[in-house]
Amino acid sequence: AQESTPAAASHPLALAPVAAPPASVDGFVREFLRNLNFERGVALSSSAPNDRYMALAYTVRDYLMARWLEDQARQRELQAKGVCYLSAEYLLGRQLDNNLLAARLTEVATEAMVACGIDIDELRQQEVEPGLGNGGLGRLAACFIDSLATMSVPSIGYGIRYEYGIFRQTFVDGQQVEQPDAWLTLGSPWEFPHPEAAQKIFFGGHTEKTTDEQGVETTTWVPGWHVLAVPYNYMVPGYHNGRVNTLRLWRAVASNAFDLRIFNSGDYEEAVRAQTFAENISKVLYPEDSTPQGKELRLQQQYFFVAASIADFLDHQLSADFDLENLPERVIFQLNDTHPVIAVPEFMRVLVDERGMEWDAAWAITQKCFAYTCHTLLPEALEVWPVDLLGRLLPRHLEIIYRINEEFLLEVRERFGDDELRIRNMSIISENPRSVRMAYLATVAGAKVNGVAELHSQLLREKVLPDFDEFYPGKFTNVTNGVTPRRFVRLANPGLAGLITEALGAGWTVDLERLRGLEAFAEDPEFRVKFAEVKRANKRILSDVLRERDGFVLNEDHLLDVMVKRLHEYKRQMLKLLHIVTEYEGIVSGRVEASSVQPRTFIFGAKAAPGYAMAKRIIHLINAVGSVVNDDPRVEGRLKVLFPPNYNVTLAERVIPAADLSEQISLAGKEASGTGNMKFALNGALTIGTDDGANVEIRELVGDDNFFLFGMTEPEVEALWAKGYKPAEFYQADSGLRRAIDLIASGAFSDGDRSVFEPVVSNLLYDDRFMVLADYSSYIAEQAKVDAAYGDQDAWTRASILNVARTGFFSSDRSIRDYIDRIWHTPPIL
Ligand code: B1H
Repeated sequence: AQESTPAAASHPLALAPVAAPPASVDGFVREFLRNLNFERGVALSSSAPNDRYMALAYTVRDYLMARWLEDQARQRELQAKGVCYLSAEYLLGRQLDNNLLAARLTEVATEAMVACGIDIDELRQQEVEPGLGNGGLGRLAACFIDSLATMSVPSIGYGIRYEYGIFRQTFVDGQQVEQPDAWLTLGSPWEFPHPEAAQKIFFGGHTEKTTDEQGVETTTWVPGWHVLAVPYNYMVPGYHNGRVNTLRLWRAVASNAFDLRIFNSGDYEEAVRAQTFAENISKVLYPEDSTPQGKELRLQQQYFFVAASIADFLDHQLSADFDLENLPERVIFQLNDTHPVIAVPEFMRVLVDERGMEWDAAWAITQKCFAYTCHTLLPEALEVWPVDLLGRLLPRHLEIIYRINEEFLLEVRERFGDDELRIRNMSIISENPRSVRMAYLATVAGAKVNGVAELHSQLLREKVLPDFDEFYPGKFTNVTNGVTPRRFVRLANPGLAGLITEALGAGWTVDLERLRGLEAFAEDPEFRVKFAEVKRANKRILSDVLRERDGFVLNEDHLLDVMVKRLHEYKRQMLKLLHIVTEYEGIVSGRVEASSVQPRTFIFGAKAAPGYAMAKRIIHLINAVGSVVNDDPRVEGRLKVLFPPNYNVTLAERVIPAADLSEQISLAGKEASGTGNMKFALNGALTIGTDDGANVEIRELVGDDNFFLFGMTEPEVEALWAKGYKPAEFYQADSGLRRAIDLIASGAFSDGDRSVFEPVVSNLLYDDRFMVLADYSSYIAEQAKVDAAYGDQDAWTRASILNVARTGFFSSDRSIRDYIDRIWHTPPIL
């Protein structure tokens, strides 16, 4: 890393702080044209839409720049305690509108584009969203950095600048096909590369022990190879508060020295291979949501970004004379799941090996500087790294982990005696194969450990880490997730936002509990009419989007029933599908009059991990059911199944505000929180859901009358599982279920070929860990209540308004406030 020597300026212009362009339409036009001409090198008359989009983005940046530079300087000057959010994923979504909104530039920019004869909507469409995350976990990180900036909390988000984000999903004959997400092809106007601030990141090699004259033993790591980590900075503007925080994403680049050695040896091909090898590290996001694969490249990614982030923080964020003993008063590293947990031994290595600190002092500091958020309960999602792999890639870190574990287990023995079973259960190292349990390491190292919803945090303490909860009283806490109202209400639902402001005045966007004020309006018939009109208008917008994007026709009179989330068996898209097949079977068998069916359109959005065969079969089945149901004249157009491919943040922003019904139907105890559930409720959809994750809190807040609850509770799930779940008994006991499953098995959705969906059917009947059949009858019964309730439109609208009014709690601003109060203790700066 280079020393940052300040330039000794004498020219008056260099002494004055940088200024934003004039915030007028003329000022904006001038800046826009300057960017188009000088940065893009094109005239307006010969510019392509991408040129104009780029110039518009540069212009927005220019308005934010003064604030950004100020805030970076201020954070360094104040040396106040701040947050380093470490996350392998940031699912940002498009930036243009978000940044215009934050900077209060939406109107000026719109008028400026009109004045230039440009359709700003066309420019919006140019932006490829940075899909640097899989689903909820990555989107949560994006919401959190928005709230941190909006609440003026000193903070940096650290992560990886994947060259390819989450794959683009297409369907071929109804089956998922993955395409690479080449989001950087045309360049991103939002990033600022800083190759001069690159960090060297070392891997492999071995360790050596030396003993000095006093008999003090030191270990040195002699690494085998290294890569450069080049930071790319992104602006994270706060909403209307003049703050601009930083998101710093790292890109892996081969180092010159490394290449040169090989070049000089004359092996050109090997040199090129070495370069590719190094640059592979930030090449692609692993597309598994919930089920990490223990791939070496993934561990390389994890170490790569946390080592770069820690070095960056120590080198560039601390004042030169900073005493490392004071780090706990200066920084908290928040670990977003286990993916960044290798930061713990890295931090110890830096303090002990590089900065010469005593082990005990370093460990005491580490235990105050880290906190860990767990996002799951699924055992297969708890990351473990085989020690041979970890020891090969990071030999020194493995030694450090062993020592942390040794000392930890000594403490456990002191406390609980030689209870070998307990010690084996609590060991950071598991046997057969010997592996490092990253969640345990994070729990031992973290000052606090939190789950992401009340139920999840409770189950985490009671079921996943009970020994640790007993050993560390007060370490476990809950912070219920939240979502940013800027993107998911203001931007996604301007109609609703306008109505809320009309009713309650401005201010609710940063104080979402104010939505409570809408409760009174729920009783006002005129307000209900306006509210229903907004929902209808949102359906029309979605209808246009789906026609344009996928050639779909959306009937705006239908109840819009939406299930959008990653495809996973525990989330139970199959349960939704059994409901659809049941409705369809009722009509085609003649037992139900088509004309008596409540017209519904079912929308699915879901990507399956490319290696997850069952999930891909379920996608195939959804598409197969859709094509049969949609084209069957006996249905009279009353049931439609739409599955737009490539569900992403951009599509979510259109689908969620249009929905009437939100499907949150995971098996109780499996969905840690969910955050889509919050977005739907905030946009006035009613939820049909199980008692799982944050659904529990949503229902408590909106009230039983405004929520469709069904299914087993978590203790009931446990009890049934303990007793022995026999799906065939449910199949035998419910004729509707039998007919639905038989119809799928008969080949009705696969041109008579019974083999295509046989694995799905037999899974449901014989294996299913997620007990779809056990919740079927209560789901169907609750869906009948949904149909009946939708029949009274005015009552539905009232319930919908109450959902909006009572879910202000789910603002990510509240989540961040909870993190500050319970974990970080980082007051906002003035
Ligand atoms: C969540 C993940 C996840 N939990 C492994 N765990 C991954 C695990 O790349 N991997 O290997 C990626 C993601 N994601 C989700 O986090 C939960 O399932 C949701 O319930 C929760 O709302 C969300 C945010 O807390």
